[in-house]
Amino acid sequence: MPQSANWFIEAHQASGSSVGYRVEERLHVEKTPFQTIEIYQTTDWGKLMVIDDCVMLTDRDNFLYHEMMTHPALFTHSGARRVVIIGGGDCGTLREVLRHGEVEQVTQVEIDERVTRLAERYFPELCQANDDPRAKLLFSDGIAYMAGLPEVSLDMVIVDSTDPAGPAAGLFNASFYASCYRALRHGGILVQQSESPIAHLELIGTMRSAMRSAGFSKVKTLPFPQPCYPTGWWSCTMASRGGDLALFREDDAKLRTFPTRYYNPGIHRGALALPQFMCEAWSE
Ligand code: AG3
Repeated sequence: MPQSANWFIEAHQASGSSVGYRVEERLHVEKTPFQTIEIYQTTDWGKLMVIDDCVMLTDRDNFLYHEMMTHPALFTHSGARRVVIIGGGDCGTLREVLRHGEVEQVTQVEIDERVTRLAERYFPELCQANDDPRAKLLFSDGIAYMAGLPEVSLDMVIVDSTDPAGPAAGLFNASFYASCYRALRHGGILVQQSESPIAHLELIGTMRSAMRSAGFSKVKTLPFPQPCYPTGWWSCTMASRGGDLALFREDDAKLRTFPTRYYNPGIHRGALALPQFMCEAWSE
């Protein structure tokens, strides 16, 4: 058996598997009113953020998740001007959204301010766009925030949360999706991190039905690799108020004026093709 003394391991009970990193030291640990946050220095993956024993991100591979949580939805929308991010305290999603020139205002609603303060200290490159005049950072409950927004006032809601447990549990049900639907304009898109296709197929199915019952006309789940999360394979699910999700602004995506490391039009097209077992699960 390998030595595990210098390894951080996320043991994922639901799939009976784990993802681990060799670590040099734990740089920080803190219990906030919401959760326990840890930061590690790893030997090969840069810094690692862990919340309640679950891996949130590493320096080396967070680009996969953050690019897939943002660019497919933003290049599907005809021109999103007002965006809300629920969660996303490390600000990696915010940085990618702000790369889009058509975006006029992004409000990030993170429940735990400490996640952002620690990201500013340990993941400064993810926070490099936080001073953008289009960005507004709020620290409060995303469920209450969405319920209180005026109707048809937004173009996109991005839910960048932890797993559906603890403070994030209420972000995975029809009543939350109904507030998102209400706040979105016609053609608006909700995009949410939707866990592992191979470990959480049932949960993804439940999310998709709840999105439809909240009024969303089209729903698409896009799988992508994410080595640091359980099973190494993850997904986001988009739901639209009116628009088609199978088409996107391919030319704009191709001629994008900002750097990406994973996203490009081919990756986007590929992510729209569902593995057979997922097609069968949802008859897509
Ligand atoms: N995204 C966390 C996704 C859930 C990971 N789950 C796990 N490790 N069990 C939030 C951080 C990225 N902005």
